[in-house]
Amino acid sequence: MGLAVLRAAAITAFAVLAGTANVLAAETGGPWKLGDIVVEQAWARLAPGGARTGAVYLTVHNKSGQDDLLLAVDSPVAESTAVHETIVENDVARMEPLPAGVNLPSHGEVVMRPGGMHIMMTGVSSDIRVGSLMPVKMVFRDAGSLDFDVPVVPLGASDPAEKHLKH
Ligand SMILES: [Cu+2]
Repeated sequence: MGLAVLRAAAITAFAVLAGTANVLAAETGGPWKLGDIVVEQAWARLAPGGARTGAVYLTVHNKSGQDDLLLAVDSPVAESTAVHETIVENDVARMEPLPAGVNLPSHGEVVMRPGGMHIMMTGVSSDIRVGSLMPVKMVFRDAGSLDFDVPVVPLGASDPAEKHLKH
């Protein structure tokens, strides 16, 4: 937890001190590149009522000629981080973790959006709030690991990725 607090403090300091480029990256939620992997349209929100639960939404492109696999997700500011999918049965939606990873097809993309696949965090540090940057790590089987910071938007804000798509 000490490390998580330090990291969050460092991010806050960085966001204040950094120039225009970092501000733009925070507003747009990427893109971040790792070899043939591109992560973009990323945003996060926190559950209401102080539950310290958060969800991260983003799109992962695999521009490689080979399939890759998203093996794991993590965050230094959360007690647990996992990829969930939303399953609707008899008009009731529930969430389940994806234990075997997420396949990233060659020249394909995986879209994580509300009502579908998402990254779920529990026990999120109280340092993370609307306007913060949520640090996320993704570990890919072939491409390696990628760290990036996702803007936390207010509950009820329209999907920032939809605005992004209308540009
Ligand atoms: Cu979930």
